[in-house]
Amino acid sequence: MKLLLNTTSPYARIARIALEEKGCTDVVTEVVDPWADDPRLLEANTAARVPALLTDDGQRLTESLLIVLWLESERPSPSLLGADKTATIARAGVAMGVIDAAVHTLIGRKITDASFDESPVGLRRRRSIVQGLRRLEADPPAYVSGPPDLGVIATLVALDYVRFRFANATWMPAVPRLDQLAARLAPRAAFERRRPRGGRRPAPDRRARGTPPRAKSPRGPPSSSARCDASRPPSRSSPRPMSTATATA
Ligand SMILES: N[C@@H](CCC(=O)N[C@@H](CS)C(=O)NCC(=O)O)C(=O)O
Repeated sequence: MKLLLNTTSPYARIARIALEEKGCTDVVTEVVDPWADDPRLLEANTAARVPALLTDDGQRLTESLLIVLWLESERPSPSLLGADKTATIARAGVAMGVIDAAVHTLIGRKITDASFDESPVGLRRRRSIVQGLRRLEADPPAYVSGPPDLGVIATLVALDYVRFRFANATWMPAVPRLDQLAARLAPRAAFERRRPRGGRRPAPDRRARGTPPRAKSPRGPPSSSARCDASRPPSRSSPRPMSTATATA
């Protein structure tokens, strides 16, 4: 299998964590710039967005949560839906709302400029981020051990992405319970290695708190491939070098 991604996309990170937590180790990753009309991505996804997963039998799977859905059906164990599937999906939905609002804010800035954040639509997106995080903080997903469920995955991906893109934003709510959850998941390689990195980092929020941004992971770059099904030979596709593109959400 081959996963087309970039190193900052929260959607790609969800797909990547899900693949890893499912024990898929035959996935070759290829970094593409979704904003550069890369022919590899256009071929894989008519919407030219990451992630896109190319299966060994030539199917092109797109949309992070559909990739997770496909994984659940192909490889039900371990399940990423947790003991209470409905609650997991409800929490994941809130987290996806945060992710969508954050990504749309970045896109809004591309269409206009940084003033987008204070526009009526920009403020709606900010409200979605804040309210989503508050709701998750009020009732955080539980985590005991082993592979986390999709609610945990999406929540922590949302939190890391918001902090990555809106470092020191004064409007960011305090989320101590989510921070505790993040600390518990930090030792899991699938999370730590897949932190958002690179891309064009926006200038710190104009009303910055003055606290330093999160330190970079000391563990170095993610591996470029991992096996999924030990019975299958590794893919021959060679991973591409890191994109130098900057215009990415
Ligand atoms: N709903 C999609 C969203 C994917 C998405 O928007 N990816 C962004 C990167 S964060 C992208 O490729 N954007 C390029 C574009 O919108 O043209 C998913 O869940 O996979």
